Amino acid sequence: MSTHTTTPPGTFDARQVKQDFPILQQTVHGKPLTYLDSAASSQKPLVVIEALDAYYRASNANIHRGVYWLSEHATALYDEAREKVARFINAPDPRSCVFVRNATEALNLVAYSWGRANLEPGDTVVLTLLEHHSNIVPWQIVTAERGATIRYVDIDHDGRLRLDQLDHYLRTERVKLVGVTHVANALGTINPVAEIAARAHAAGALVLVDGAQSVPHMPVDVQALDVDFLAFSGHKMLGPMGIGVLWGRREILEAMPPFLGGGDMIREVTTCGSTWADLPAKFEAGTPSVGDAVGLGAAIDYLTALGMDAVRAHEREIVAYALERLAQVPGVTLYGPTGEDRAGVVSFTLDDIHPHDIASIPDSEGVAIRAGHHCAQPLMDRLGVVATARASFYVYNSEEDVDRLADALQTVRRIFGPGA
Ligand code: C6P
Repeated sequence: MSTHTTTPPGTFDARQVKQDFPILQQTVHGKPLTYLDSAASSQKPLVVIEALDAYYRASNANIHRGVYWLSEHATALYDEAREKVARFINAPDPRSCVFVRNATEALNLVAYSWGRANLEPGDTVVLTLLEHHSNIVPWQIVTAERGATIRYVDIDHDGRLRLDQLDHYLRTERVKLVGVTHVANALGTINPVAEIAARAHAAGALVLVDGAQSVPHMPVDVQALDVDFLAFSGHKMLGPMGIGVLWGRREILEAMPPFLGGGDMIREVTTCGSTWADLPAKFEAGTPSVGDAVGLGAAIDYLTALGMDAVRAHEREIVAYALERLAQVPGVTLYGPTGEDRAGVVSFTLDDIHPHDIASIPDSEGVAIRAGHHCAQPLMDRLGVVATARASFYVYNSEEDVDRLADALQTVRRIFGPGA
């Protein structure tokens, strides 16, 4: 990592941080690359790339199986990565951190394992209109199977959750679980998860938090939030693709049946049936992505060195600057809240120009933004749009990147805008 010596303690210089990311040093269409799609997937610092390289050069073997040195070494690295994850989210017990492929798999694990075992006809699962499809579709499948109902908490004008509706459902229905995204990927709303958990628990419901867009960007402490499950992906937090985490309260995970069956997750198998291994192995069937877990551990080390408070402070600043700069582009409509409860995501439309056209001009200038429904179609319906353009920020983005986007949007308007 570069030394971040010229900035005050607890902060960092994003332009210096960018030097740690080889991919961001290239040009695209002859222009320097400005990457503004970290909500989809983050880029990787050299230390993570090197950790993967070192693992495959010197440490790779299947874990838990060999009695030879290399296998024991790989197992130790895998366990060490799990301990880093646990410390990062302040989980009391690393064994309650289950490695999965990504947030999607973590959310499916809860729906299929906990949902199938616990939902009965007449029960309700409360979700929100801010959810990503991966915290909606598994629940649609499982509630249909179990005869349970889903209710969706609506948003207000600014894209904040209507907690009065949550209270209403908690009061009037048999709510077994509240599933909520910590940060909305399409609007950037930071939801009051601790408050939601307190209300849900008072009504006897469990709380599943989708942390895909929060764990990479702010300090997340599962004990302080007092939630029951937290799901997130490694690739959005500077780690490799192919590794994610489900954290769950130990006693709840212990009571849950396995999600996938196969090698590693059993205690004993006979022709008549099987018994299950202890946590976390019960939920980690088959050969895990050991190298990717090691890479995630390196990403956690990198983020910890920057300081998660500093990461959040940086994004608070850059998103405030982006909201101000983009609002100056005529014809831009910005979505989502504008206060402290706004993460580093800016969704917008520009006149009635299709978001794919909006994104194509910045791309020709080397500026990568996303356009589409962001896997949040119920939210798009609620906003009355089919799609938005979206810029999302991370540790390597600076105000210069925002300026390049704002300039490119002026060009979009000249080419596609009214009177063009
Ligand atoms: N959102 C985005 O561009 P996976 O694909 O499993 O790593 O993450 C799924 C997921 C779950 N929850 C939230 C809140 C998310 O934002 C995502 C992924 C990407 O916004 C891809 S649509």
